[in-house]
Amino acid sequence: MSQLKTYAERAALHKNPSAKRLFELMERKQSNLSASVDVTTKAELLRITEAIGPYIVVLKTHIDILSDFDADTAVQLTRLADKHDFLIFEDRKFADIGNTVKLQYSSGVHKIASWAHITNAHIVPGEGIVKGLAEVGVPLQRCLLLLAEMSSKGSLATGEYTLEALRIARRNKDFCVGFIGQRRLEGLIPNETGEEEDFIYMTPGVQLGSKGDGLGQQYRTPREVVLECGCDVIIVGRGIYGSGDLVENAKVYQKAGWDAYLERVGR
Ligand code: 6AU
Repeated sequence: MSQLKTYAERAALHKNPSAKRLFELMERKQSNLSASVDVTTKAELLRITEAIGPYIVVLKTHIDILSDFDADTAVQLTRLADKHDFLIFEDRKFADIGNTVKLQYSSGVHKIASWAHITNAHIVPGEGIVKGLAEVGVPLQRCLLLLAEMSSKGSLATGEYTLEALRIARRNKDFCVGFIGQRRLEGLIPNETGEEEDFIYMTPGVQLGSKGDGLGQQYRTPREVVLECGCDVIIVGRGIYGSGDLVENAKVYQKAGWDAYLERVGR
């Protein structure tokens, strides 16, 4: 059961360079925190990232909400990722046919594949979306997460849809290294290959002291997500940048996520 293994042990199970790096990074920084910095200017994004960089393993962006994105934004994010040792996850939620997502991933003003180590996709269009993204991402050593479940109330990503995400990921393991989801899925369908498998679960909808945001978002605590549901990386947005002291908030979530992980693996 990979959820009982340490992040360091799991690094060895991954061939994808970005996935392997993520596990190594978690162990090195003693953090399983991804910060979602959903702000609308470049200056704000860089200011917050500089402040919380030491405490996170993944910076999650929504690059299309920046009103002043330019090529230098990506240069600066990459500089901060090198300085503070974290990966960049562009939360693009691709959702079109393979040929279109290939262009959206590689081109346009954002050129996502050129700077984001991780991105994600819905499986609504079927497996072609993974094939299209892989044509761009694999040569660049990037990785993909599939949206198997969502944190929002009334999400339609349930049941058979969620299981199909697992099947697609199993068939595309070189690129598709895990899921956006609310719990571990491997046990839901037997793994017929008999080979040891390991997926990364990155989980949004995490906040201490709030249950929701009035627009459908639903929150759980780091402990519920990591210890009770076996997820690996907590994604925290407004819990960090929403109010109070950024650095203090980041430290609180880093500790809460890490303590839950230590308890899970019995260390
Ligand atoms: O902590 P919050 O609620 O301020 O922000 C949560 C972040 C947002 C969402 O776009 C994203 O997580 N998200 C996702 C992702 C990461 O794909 C999926 C989901 O089911 N729920 C969710 O909130 O940037």
